[in-house]
Amino acid sequence: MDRTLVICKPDAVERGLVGEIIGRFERKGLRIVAAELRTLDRGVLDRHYAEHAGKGFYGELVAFMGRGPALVAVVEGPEDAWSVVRHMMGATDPMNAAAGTIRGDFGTMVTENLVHGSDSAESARREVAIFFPDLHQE
Ligand code: DAT
Ligand code: MG
Repeated sequence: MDRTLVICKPDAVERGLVGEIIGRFERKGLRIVAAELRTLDRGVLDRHYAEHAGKGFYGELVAFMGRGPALVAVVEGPEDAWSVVRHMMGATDPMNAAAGTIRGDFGTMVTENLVHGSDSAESARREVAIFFPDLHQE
């Protein structure tokens, strides 16, 4: 089985969309192997979003991601779970995201775009280790 990190961002928790988002992944055939509601601190966000440090939107991004609890989860599927999740999330900017995707169906703002999913197998391994260091990784 292949695993990836999903975060239902603080806007999804505030809007009561966690069940809708996780339910879509479950109905697709992915299985939840770990999940916890957490308020993410600056240290963990700096590690998670290291690739974006210094960009113009970085301050807004980490302020948003830490403003309230997020649902962090690891999901697994038969192969390339990260790719399945990315297709179901839709484009980064919800205004460009296709109908039928999570961002396309529920979002209008690029910062508050509801959901995070790892963008490669390598990112998935790195991010799962940040958020769930004690989870056994095959
Ligand atoms: P994704 O979340 O689709 O992997 P990303 O890794 O490029 O997108 O960016 C991480 C998050 O940062 C993204 O979900 C929302 C925010 N973001 C990205 N580009 C942005 C921009 N141009 N303006 C404001 N926020 C942005
Ligand atoms: Mg990304």
